[in-house]
Amino acid sequence: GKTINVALVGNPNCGKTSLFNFASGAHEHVGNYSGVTVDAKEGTFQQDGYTFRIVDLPGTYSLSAYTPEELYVRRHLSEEQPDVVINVLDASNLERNLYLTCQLIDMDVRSVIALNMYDELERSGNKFDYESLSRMIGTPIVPTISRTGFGIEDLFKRVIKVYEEEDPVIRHIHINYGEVLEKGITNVRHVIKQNGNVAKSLSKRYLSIKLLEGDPEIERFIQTLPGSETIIEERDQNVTQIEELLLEDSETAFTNARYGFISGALRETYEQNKIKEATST
Ligand code: GDP
Ligand code: K
Ligand code: MG
Repeated sequence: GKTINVALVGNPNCGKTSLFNFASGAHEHVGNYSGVTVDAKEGTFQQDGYTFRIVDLPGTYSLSAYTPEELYVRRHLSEEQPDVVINVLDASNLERNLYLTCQLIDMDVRSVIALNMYDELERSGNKFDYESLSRMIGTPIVPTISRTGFGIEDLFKRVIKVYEEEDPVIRHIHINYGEVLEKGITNVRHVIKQNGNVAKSLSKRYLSIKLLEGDPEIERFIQTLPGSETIIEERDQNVTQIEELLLEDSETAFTNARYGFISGALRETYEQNKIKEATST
């Protein structure tokens, strides 16, 4: 049978290790603790004639370059190139969890979302039309409860579909960052294309976004390419332009645009339980 390499990516405490343990039969530590080392656990299991090699990556809120965890996850994604990423979300904290999802979309990785803590969502009485969000972002979403194993078999069935390129929902999308940022992305991307000679596997849109955000690691990577001076110059000009037009620094503008995208998406798909809201104040 075939082997599918899967990486678990999500915020701290969203249930990655519980999912990992349930799927692989491992007994890794679950719950709140601050690990001293940043590392990843690996496990293997079989389902539906496939072998899954899964990696439980450190929890992160973002894929910028500010913490060892963020860098570790990012390097794993670009260097190991897992076949499919399982993006684990805490369904009771969608707005914050979807920030990382936006960055996975930027990186253009093939992913399936585990809508974990689904029990807490049901208990809350809040309504979430996750299938609609799924179509919107072109990514399958499967409800799971890692603690009990609910949904995990279905989750890996979707991973197989995505791996085999048979999933009906999968669609390549972009976060629309708005006119000003999109223009900057287009300009930098164009210059990377002309000068960079970047590996095909690396999304040029992703590199452009990261450069415009001032990401030091991506800048160091670009500096290894022929034509890097022209690329960095184009970046600098576009950052200046963005900051003049939006009156905020470029990195903040990207962060705000992501949260804008998320709140727009949730406005269309998520409804707070009004009764509970009214009585809890
Ligand atoms: P990680 O930090 O992402 O690896 O998350 P863990 O697997 O360590 O889980 C964090 C906490 O959430 C633990 O107390 C788990 O028992 C709990 N947990 C994990 N999955 C679920 C779930 O689907 N529902 C509920 N209610 N709790 C969960
Ligand atoms: K919890
Ligand atoms: Mg964990």
